[in-house]
Amino acid sequence: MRCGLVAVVGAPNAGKSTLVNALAGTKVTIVSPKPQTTRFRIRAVVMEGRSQVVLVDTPGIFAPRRRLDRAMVNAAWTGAQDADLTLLLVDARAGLKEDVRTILDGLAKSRRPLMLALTKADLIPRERLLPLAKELNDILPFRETFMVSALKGDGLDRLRQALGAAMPEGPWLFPEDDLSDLPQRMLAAEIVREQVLRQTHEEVPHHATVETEQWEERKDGSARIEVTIYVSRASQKAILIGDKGARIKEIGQRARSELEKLLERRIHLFLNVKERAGWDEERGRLRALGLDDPG
Ligand SMILES: Nc1nc2c(ncn2[C@@H]2O[C@H](COP(=O)(O)OP(=O)(O)OP(=O)(O)O)[C@@H](O)[C@H]2O)c(=O)[nH]1
Ligand SMILES: [Mg+2]
Repeated sequence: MRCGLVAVVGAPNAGKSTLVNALAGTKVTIVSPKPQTTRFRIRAVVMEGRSQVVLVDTPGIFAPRRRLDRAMVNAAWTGAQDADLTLLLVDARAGLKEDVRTILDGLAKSRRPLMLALTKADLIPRERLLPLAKELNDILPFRETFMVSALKGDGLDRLRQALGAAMPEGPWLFPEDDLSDLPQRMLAAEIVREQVLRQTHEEVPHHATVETEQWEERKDGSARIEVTIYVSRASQKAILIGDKGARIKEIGQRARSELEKLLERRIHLFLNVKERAGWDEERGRLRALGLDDPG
């Protein structure tokens, strides 16, 4: 038996969460076209033969400003420190940008084995992948390099097998049929936040946080869930609610149907929108996300 933690790290939008979901074969972590979608570590359990690979999805690493941002970036580096292996993801189309260089600098200090995956390989011609892989390996020698498209499923089997083989010998950390360590209340909040990210633009996504306030089990097997979306300003609240409540209604409908699929049960979802200036500097809000206070 083998088992270990693999920290999946990279710049915002590199495709970390998409890859984690693809390897897990199910949706454990939310994805959006906006950077800084993931805010805290989420573990996904992947079985590869007798090997249990615990993938740790982490927030993208960027130059943080707000307390929230600092806590997110801390969570990513802590994930890398606690793991048996670090898998760096680099968006193949974006290439070796400044943000990737900063991460390479940080990883150079790490004593853990490092692997590299170029992501979104479907977006660029093959002949551009090899030079990029070489350029990155010249800066930091990776134990292995992969080229994957999580969207198309290319290169995933090889990556999963290599991760399985690289895990240390030891007992499994999770029951075999576990998918993730995300509590259902957090999952509900994340699925709502995913819709906020997908259905609003500009400053709203970065200024919204979502918390599950109530979870009531109903006798008929359904659940009644009350969720609050906090935003920083009245203008953001207005955008979120939309014309005659159209936006918030759409967010609620999509999130509910997604949750019903994931939880395989009927869900009654109620959304509140509250203005709360400075929530992204509040320790309590970070704690609600399971983030440590960066000080
Ligand atoms: N074409 C293509 N797009 C991809 C692929 N993987 C991810 N994407 C897209 O890239 C965007 C970002 O994906 P995420 O998985 O949320 O990226 P992330 O690295 O987790 O981002 P953060 O959580 O914000 O750090 C989404 O729009 C994805 O659909 C891929 O293999 N091919
Ligand atoms: Mg992510």
